Amino acid sequence: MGRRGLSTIAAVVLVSLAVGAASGQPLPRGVEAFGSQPAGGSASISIAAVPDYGYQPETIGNVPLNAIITVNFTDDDVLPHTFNISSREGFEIPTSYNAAQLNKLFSEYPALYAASVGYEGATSTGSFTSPSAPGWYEFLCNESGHFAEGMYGFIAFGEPVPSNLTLPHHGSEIPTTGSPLIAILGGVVIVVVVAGVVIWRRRRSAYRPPPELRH
Ligand SMILES: [Cu+2]
Repeated sequence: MGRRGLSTIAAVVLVSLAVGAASGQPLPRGVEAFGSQPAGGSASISIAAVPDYGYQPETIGNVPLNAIITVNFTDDDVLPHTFNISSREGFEIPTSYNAAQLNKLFSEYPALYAASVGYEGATSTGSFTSPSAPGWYEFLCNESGHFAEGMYGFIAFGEPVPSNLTLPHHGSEIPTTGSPLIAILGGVVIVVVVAGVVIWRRRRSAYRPPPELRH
């Protein structure tokens, strides 16, 4: 590989690392807003429905136990959305669940909290009493088809959201959990692809490929 190819790759490495580092920061997928607050009393959480069938944040951890939780739910998208917290503790709802299966789940395990917003900029405020024992729960949007598109997340009371839960993947989203490691791995993938393209172009344009690149 020539000097030009190497310098191209070096530049891509730097740009990829910068993009990776930046992509982990502006929109954290989870918040741990209540770690310092004791059980009892009250607290508030804010969550938004965002374009591409998502929530921001996607995880909310360390919400105080046995407390009055005020929920501020905002529609930052153009579609109507809902925010329903399942009361089935420690259950990751299969992403294959259809509307009938979701209805059955929520009739057996009535929502801890349910809210809806109907248009861009709409807000909904309400409250519920949080569970008295530590645990995590899934929340989702039950507008037709939205769960299947990945409109769900997790909330944990009296503990952080477990790190092994599967967060949704949205079509245009760079998969990042905010972890620098994952961002760097993404950068490495970009570097490998670009290096492959550079090598392929050199092979294609060379009259005779150098011996080390022949099969
Ligand atoms: Cu929705």
